[in-house]
Amino acid sequence: MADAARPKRVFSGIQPSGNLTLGNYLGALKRFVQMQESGFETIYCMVDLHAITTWQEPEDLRNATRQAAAAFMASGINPERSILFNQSQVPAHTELAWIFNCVARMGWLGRMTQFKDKAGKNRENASVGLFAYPALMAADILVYHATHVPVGEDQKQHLELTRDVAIKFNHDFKVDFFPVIEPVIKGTATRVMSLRDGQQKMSKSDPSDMSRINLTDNEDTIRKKLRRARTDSEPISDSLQGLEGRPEARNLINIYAALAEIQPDEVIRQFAGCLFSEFKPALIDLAVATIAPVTEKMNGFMRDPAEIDRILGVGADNAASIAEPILHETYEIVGMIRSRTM
Ligand code: AQP
Repeated sequence: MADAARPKRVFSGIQPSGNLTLGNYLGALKRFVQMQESGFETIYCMVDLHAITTWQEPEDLRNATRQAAAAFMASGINPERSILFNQSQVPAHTELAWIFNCVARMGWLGRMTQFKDKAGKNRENASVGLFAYPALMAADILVYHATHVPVGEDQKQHLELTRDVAIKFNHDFKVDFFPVIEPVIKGTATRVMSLRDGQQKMSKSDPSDMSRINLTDNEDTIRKKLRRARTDSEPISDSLQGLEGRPEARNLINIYAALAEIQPDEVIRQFAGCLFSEFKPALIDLAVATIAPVTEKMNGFMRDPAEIDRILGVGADNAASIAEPILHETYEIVGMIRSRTM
């Protein structure tokens, strides 16, 4: 099917590898809600199989998966309107990932910067799953024939690989089966940076809890973390160009803009000439006013874990009903015999 004729379908996921951060909220969750509200067919997933590419304590993983589901719903994802589930309940993801392991090339995966960053110097000791992660991510998306994938900037390279996998599969098997997806990397918060180092992405697995705002942080903790967020002693400049070479300053301006849903140059217009000691109280109030209601709703959902599990189960059934026919057609294309009667 020509890509223009395909119905628009959105897929995205989040790893339950720890507490979700302000980066996940501004860079991913808020955008997921916007796409749900725009009337797209939306499929959202807690990618628990991706999470175990690095070590997770089993009980922590279960809890983080429910927390992430609670964060989706607290942010505005309505499981009646979006499909919401955890990846491991739909085996079609891993089945298609195996086929994509045989389509993707070692050289492609070897160039992935996220693998290099996460494996660090000790590559020999990284899991095979961490290396193969992008092939599973391609399967997550393409097993739904998703066309649009909202993500933060850090996932751009993986989405390019997803496009390459679809193009190579279609070419090798002389079909027009998998869509060549559109990455949706938009807005002021595509890369929220660490509060301790403006050159590093805010990340849930950063060893320093002070580097991030967690969606589970209470008001006092949010205040403390933002008060201590690294800045410099210069006043806020009167243009964005004036913030060049000041990554921590730029990060706080961007966070304010994303929270207030305005452009960074509008923030500059409001605060030009102010010291960060004057700007931070406004930022703190805005962050608390935005995050506290989300945290409160998350806590409400977390009081009933059985209900979260039920929602994820229903979501997984709905997801599987889309994924399985696409997987089975893929097997046919590849040349596998499909003759079981049960
Ligand atoms: N700092 C960020 N700014 C903007 N977007 C971000 N995302 C993550 N961090 C930021 C986006 O959130 C979605 C889910 O990401 P993920 O949790 O699956 O994996 P990640 O990108 O590897 O995030 P973390 O927090 O760094 O996780 P760990 O520490 O476990 O590796 C994606 O759309 C991502 O772009």
